[in-house]
Amino acid sequence: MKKSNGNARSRAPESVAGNGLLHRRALLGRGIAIAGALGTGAAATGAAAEAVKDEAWSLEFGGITPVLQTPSPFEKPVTRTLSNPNGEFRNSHARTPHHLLGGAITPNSHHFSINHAGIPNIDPAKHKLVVHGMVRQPLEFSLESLSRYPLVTRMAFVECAGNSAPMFSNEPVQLTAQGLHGLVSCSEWTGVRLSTLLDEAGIDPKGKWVVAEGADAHFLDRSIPVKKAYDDALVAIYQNGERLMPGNGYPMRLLVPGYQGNMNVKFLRRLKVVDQPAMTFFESKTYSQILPGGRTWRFHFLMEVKSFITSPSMGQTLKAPGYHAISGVAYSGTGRISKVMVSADGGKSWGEAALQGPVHEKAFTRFVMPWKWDGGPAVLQSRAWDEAGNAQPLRADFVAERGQTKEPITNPLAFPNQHYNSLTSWGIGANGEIKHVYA
Ligand SMILES: Nc1nc2c(c(=O)[nH]1)N[C@H]1C(S)=C(S)[C@@H](COP(=O)(O)O)O[C@H]1N2
Ligand SMILES: [Mo]
Repeated sequence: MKKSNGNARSRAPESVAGNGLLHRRALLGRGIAIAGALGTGAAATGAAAEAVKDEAWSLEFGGITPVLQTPSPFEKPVTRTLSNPNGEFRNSHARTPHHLLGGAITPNSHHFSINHAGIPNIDPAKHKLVVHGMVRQPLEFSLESLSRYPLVTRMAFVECAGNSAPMFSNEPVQLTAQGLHGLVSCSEWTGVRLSTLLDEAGIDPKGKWVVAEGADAHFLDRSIPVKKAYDDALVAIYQNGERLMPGNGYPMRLLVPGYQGNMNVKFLRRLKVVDQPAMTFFESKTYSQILPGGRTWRFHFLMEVKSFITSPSMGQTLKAPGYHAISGVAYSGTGRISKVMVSADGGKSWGEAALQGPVHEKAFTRFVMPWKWDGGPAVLQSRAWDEAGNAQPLRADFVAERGQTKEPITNPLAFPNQHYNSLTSWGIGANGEIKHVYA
């Protein structure tokens, strides 16, 4: 941070890249230079001169405070979108409304959810977790006995490998950030380290994989490398401070930070130590990236560095030229986000965004970029880097390596492929309307 911040107010915020991007320094310091220097379109001076009016809600005693809070009725449109809104008995997806949220934590009611066999109604008093296989002594846990272990807390995103699948279309599908990227969310998780449980069970050195199995009707199971189990995996029992939501694995789930969403087995009932991967349905038939030429990697566990702009984004309209904050989320399954660059001219020039700390590893980091929109066309993009030096790939490079469809995707719920982590571009029209474009 530079000493000269105090002077920022007296100077116009400096330009850092084409089409109106301003230096992130303008966001630092006290009242930010922007409000005064650019005007936010809020007519701050005129409004402040008027006396504050007493609205109806100020003139009577308010509502009774409920035992459980729900959002304001004015926030009704802020909901997840469902892939089976009529409740058909098949796999269901509920997508996070990224374009309507802020910060780095996804509220529990808005965390995305994928359930291949519905949401089981599990009685925690009857649920058991068993650790067995190549161990010295098999163990059995209830939610109550697990809760007596030393608990740890960390931030972590969970992302379905099929998130952003519409981006494999050869032409941009007109969807919001929710429709495109709604299958990733970020929470603070609390639970027991998997290593603690494996150590207590006494794992055989020849045991190289842990097969995790859920208690829902199809017993979803995935093989986790023992190395990952010891690195940072948890059996999570709290989500953002409260017990897990039913749709996120109540009463306990596996958390493998930075790895494919599907490996985060919910309703966890079994951990079996084995010497080879089980080659289950979800690790052999699906959740792998099919490469041009038809080959696939045997496993593709890591969710790679990625970012997308949530505001301004499709579904919103820019009301007036002038100052706007470009903001979005960045994350990497490898570690911390180190840098996010933003472009307002479709990638011709880039400026570095401010990161809102603290920056946690394998978690959302919100970035912000001050921007002065001149009212003309613009193409907004973000590009993230992680601490290991991995860069979010440019679309041309990504498509050359991982492919795209030959025909435009018409079904926005289709999953033509997995693991899209390239850029997202929002095209701003002169009328302030926002479309999904490729640039
Ligand atoms: N038991 C069980 N675990 C599961 C699933 C499931 O249907 N059943 N869905 C998986 C998939 S495909 C993903 S992407 C993540 C999603 O986690 P979330 O629903 O908590 O967001 O959970 C995984 N774990
Ligand atoms: Mo998934």
